[in-house]
Amino acid sequence: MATAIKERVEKSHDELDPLIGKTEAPGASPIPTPAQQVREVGRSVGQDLQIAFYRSFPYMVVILGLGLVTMFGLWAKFSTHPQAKAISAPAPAHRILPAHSVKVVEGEMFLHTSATQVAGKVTFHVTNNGGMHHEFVIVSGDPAGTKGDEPGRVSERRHIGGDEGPEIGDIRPGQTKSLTVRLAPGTYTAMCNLPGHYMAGMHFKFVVA
Ligand SMILES: [Cu+2]
Repeated sequence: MATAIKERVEKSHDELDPLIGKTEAPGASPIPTPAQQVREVGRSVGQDLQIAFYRSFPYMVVILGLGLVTMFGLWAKFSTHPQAKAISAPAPAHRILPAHSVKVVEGEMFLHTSATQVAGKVTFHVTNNGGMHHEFVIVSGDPAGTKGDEPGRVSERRHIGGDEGPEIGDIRPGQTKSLTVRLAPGTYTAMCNLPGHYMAGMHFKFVVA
């Protein structure tokens, strides 16, 4: 648009130059004065501008509209309305509550538990469903690969409460015994550590959060 106007103005000057000379000649009154010429050109340029404006008007409306739509889209995308966020947030995963009471079943050769996430103060109700005697011992961490005081046993060096710490030393077949302990957060292993029993599968890990 600007180029067109410039060209028009330059063209007007070219047309004007020869006329300037003529105005100096006598009897040249019908020919417009330079001032009149300039006014004429001004009007002409003004008309061109008006035409250009009206012609580009529909395009400007479209561009403005697109701009508004884009801005609204961005606003909707990045707006941080707290309520909208709360609604769109995923539902929290089902949380497993730490167990205060845990059922344990022993047998040949297994140790099954009702929970592996337990509270700091927890009671284990241990039933011997097997045909031979078993025990119930808790150590912190994982004793896998360690050596105990007899062949076929793992180390009880990390026995909860130390060497004389709480445990169920003997459970007859069919008997249920309970053990209540207070544990610091961490990972523990519960087991029957009679010779060969741990290795045969009588153990499970649990966590105190
Ligand atoms: Cu056992």
